[in-house]
Amino acid sequence: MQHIYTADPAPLVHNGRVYLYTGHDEDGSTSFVMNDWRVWSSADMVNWTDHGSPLSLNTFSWAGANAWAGQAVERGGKFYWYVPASVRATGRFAIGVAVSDSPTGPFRDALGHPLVENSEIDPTVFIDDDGQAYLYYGNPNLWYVRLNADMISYSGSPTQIPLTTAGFGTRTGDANRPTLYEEGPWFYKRNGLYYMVYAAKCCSEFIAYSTSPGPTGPWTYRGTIMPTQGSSFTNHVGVVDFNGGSYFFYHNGALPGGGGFTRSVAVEKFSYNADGTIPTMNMTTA
Ligand code: FUB
Repeated sequence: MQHIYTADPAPLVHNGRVYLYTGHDEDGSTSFVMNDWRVWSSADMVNWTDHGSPLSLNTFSWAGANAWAGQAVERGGKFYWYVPASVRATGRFAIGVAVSDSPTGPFRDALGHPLVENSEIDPTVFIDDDGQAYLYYGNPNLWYVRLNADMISYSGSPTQIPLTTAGFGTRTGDANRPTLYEEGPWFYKRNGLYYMVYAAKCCSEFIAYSTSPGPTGPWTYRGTIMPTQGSSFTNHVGVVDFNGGSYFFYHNGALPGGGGFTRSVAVEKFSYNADGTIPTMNMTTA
């Protein structure tokens, strides 16, 4: 994406197109200034259509700031877009859900209040083969809820994934955060294996991943996918298969004027290794 600053890509494949949901860094920002989310789409991964901004903080009467990283999913012909934002009344982060009849919107607040409110961010959503949907999210912890079939409510309480070093690697130098998991989880399943790809180790983030035989663990740390590179201190990924290829969307600070608060979304095409592991890849920075 080359004509505005974008971040936090979340691809969705639907009816022969890739829809890409992103955040939007305001020009010239020197801190996170993010007021709306954007949608883009492509049928060939080369030519992209800009669908503008069908979702913003104004969509949520309860939201005051920080239109951070979300993800959309389709179920039953409706499109559900899960996003974090700060609650105006408290300043604490919460996760809301917007709904639309079209992947490009317009989206409306599905609830009129947050779906999950526990100061955490970065929701990722996945519907398993048995129809059970999961919403994972979190920084500094990693949580999930089992969404109900209506996609706008959940059963039970939010559950915290144990962040073990076997599951999420070893971080040195921070006694409070012994594992590499930082934020920005991307949860999916491929050939029977569950993947959790995430930003590791603030604040020169790299991308790492873990896998599991089941949707809620146990997770095994699998290593680095994308090393720390470029001028953005965050990175955030979304991974999809489309038209026979596998694509790794991420962000960096490579546009003119770019940096940690003026980021740009980019994508690498890649092939899984025969055993399902993900190769290491570099950013395209120019
Ligand atoms: O874009 C704001 C925040 O930066 C996201 O929520 C994080 O994942 C990081 O990319």
